Amino acid sequence: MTRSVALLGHGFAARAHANALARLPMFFPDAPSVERSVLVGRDPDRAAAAADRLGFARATTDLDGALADVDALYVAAPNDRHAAASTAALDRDVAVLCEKPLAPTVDAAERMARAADRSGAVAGTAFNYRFSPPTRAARRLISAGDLGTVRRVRAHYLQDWLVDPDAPWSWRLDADRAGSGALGDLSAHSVDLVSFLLDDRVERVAGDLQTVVDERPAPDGDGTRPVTVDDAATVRARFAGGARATLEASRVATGHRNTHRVAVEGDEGAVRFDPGQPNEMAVCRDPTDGFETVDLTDPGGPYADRWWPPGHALGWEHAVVHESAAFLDCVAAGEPFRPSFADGLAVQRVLGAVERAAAEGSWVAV
Ligand code: SOE
Repeated sequence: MTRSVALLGHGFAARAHANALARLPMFFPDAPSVERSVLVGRDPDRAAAAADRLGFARATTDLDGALADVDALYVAAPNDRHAAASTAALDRDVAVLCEKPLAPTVDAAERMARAADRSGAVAGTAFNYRFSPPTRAARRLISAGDLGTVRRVRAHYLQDWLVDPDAPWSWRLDADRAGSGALGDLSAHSVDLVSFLLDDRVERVAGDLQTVVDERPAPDGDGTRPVTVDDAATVRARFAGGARATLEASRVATGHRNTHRVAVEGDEGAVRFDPGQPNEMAVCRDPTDGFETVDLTDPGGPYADRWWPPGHALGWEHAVVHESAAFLDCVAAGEPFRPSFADGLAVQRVLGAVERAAAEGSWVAV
């Protein structure tokens, strides 16, 4: 049965999802066949051009009308539009894959999770890095006990696109629209990823948020707009199972285009990887020894059989293809998808606790 899909938005994340949907028939022929039915955008001309470029049958500015004709909605619009679009779809039993972070606030994320609970449709949060091969390989090692007792975790996600004080203002810099800055944009990935790797939840956090540029040129060239979110975030987290994590996120990390590093250390071993560099991970199997590199394009590597021969590299976009295949399999089977809206809400609660901790200068329970 062909599943028809609507896509809300046509920016970077929307393009990654459209690419994923186009790849599925070639590389995941066992996934449900999908029609890219309708692209929803605010500007009719830009939506029509994007629909044409991204392979959608039609474009519209009418989300409600689009929802009448589709089985699933991919939400790839700015964060402040996630809740209304997702609940409109779920109230019609239309499945939803919503970009991270789930919402700008915990309250909005709670409304979305309640709508998912009410609905019979599948609801997922698009934490794409869960579907990167090194993430899957690392989780296999950890859940098999190969690292022993996990004691410390380190994750940092560093970008430099806001280093230039003249980089233009955007919705990502507005607390009302984005919720937070590097914290919600990048630390959200780290919180979800580490919780997934450890199969554990964050209990307490301490945090520090920093804004280094307070106003930026308005995109229309008319003066400047205030920056009301963090440019960088540091998080200390304690997991229920005892592990402790140090997380950093920055969009003013000079020299770092998109550096994403995750390290998990146990008493019997350790693993470290970059989920955005999906072809390898480093493993320390003997605590008295160092790391060795594992080539994940070799047979047995997660998803390796889906793509190219050993030694032929995957890119950033392949995790989004894996994510879409898993989501659409769940939609076809009527089974829950992970990360769910409940998982997205759990991350939002951690982010909210970090904001409180940063404001109070103390540890805060999640
Ligand atoms: C911008 O910082 C961004 O596009 C994030 O929003 C994505 O989640 C991340 O994967 C790449 O960087």
